[in-house]
Amino acid sequence: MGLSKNFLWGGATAANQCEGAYNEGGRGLANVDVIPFGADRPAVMRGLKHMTELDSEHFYPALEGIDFYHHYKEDIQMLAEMGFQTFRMSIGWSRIYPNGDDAVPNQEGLTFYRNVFKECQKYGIKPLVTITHFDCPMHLITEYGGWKNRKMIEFYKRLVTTLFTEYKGLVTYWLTFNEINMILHLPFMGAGLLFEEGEDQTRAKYLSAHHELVASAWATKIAHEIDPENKIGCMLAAGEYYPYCSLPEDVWAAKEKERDNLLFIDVQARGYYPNYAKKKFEKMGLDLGITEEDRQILQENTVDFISFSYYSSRCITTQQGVGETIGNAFKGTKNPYLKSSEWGWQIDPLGLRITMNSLYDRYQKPLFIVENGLGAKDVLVEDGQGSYTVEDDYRIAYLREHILALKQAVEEDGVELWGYTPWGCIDLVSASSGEMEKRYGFIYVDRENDGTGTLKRYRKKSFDWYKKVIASNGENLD
Ligand code: BGP
Repeated sequence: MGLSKNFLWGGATAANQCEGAYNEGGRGLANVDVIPFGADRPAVMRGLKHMTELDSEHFYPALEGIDFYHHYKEDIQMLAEMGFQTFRMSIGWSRIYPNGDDAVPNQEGLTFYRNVFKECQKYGIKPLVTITHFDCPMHLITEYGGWKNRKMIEFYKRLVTTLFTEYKGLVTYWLTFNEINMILHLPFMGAGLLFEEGEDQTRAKYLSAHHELVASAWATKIAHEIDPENKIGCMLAAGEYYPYCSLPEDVWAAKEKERDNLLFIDVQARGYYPNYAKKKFEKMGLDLGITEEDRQILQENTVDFISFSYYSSRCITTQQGVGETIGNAFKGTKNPYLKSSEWGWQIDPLGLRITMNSLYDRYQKPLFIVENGLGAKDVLVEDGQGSYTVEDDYRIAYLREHILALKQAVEEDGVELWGYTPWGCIDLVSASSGEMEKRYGFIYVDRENDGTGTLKRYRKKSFDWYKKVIASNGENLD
């Protein structure tokens, strides 16, 4: 019993939320840079308000992030101190190809990530690299329309070929697209989509997703050809849909919602569009322009593992007058049996076990939990010995319950799970709100919502707790 000795413990970040240095090292502007803090943020993330360059009226938190670009050595050293065996991070596409369609990669960008991976290697930490965590070079958006354009497949192939070749031997775990289903909810942030008045947004989203799926299958093929050791995963913003009650209409609504979510990874994991998707597109009169070559590439290049983020289960009803909630950009019915975080995201550890079982039943492929955690306000306090810390017992409690749930899924249900990387292991900018004060980390970063602060790092109480969890391979959760 217990988790396998190869189980990978670690934590997760993304370039757009921590790296900063947006205009250093030859990096080009990207969609993630121009998503402002404040009232305009939701409309920009949805592609409704067009923002393709920086202006002086807004504050853009991603430009500096937590300045991982200049702090990576110190940060990785602290992660190593916790005993990390893996570190999930992402590549800024425009750091490698500043415009996206450049003929040759930017050497400074390549060197930066090589240095980061070598730093990980120094401590025996295996990088888990998301190739695109919401990033899209701005030039690909203004010139080609982002993922609406089929040409993006070629640019993506260029990017991944460079990455797999350059980092062969340094990286073997890769994710093609972060939360691929997010394209339906935050299409500018997820895929660089900007909409014109009256445009058929649903068509544009599914068409773009199709291009991403084909690109993802190509990446899988290229990765395996360049290094058979490479393991490629898809990535889902997961969370089981519960019917609000046993009313058959509610159960059906939950099934439909679940399918909306799983459609994309169904293709990535099984190699073809399921019948329910074909029927849906038919009903909508949607022609995605799927070619014979697309079909073949999808069929022959399914992913090696299924990775996902889990913050909460979701709930849905067909009845009127029931309360609503939102978690991770997914609006739904409020589940009366669950508590919520300070940001209203509902908390459901058993939901993690349920989600894991559903995904494993459906795909029969190993799982990897690459995001989970509690976004909360932290208070830095003096620890009595002249240093500062955060007494984040609430975070420890959340993570403990979720680790117990994942262990049950593995030990009692037989789910195959490769590892666990809680989100924002070091505090970083929130994706949904752009806030710094929505913190997830074991490490506190002194930075405020408005960008002020020293950027100094502090160990929270959860830092020592997680260190013990890792050292005991999940046995000691006290
Ligand atoms: C996921 C994203 C992450 C991350 C996380 C937490 O959707 O993949 O980038 O930010 O959610 O969300 P938030 O930062 O909004 O609290």
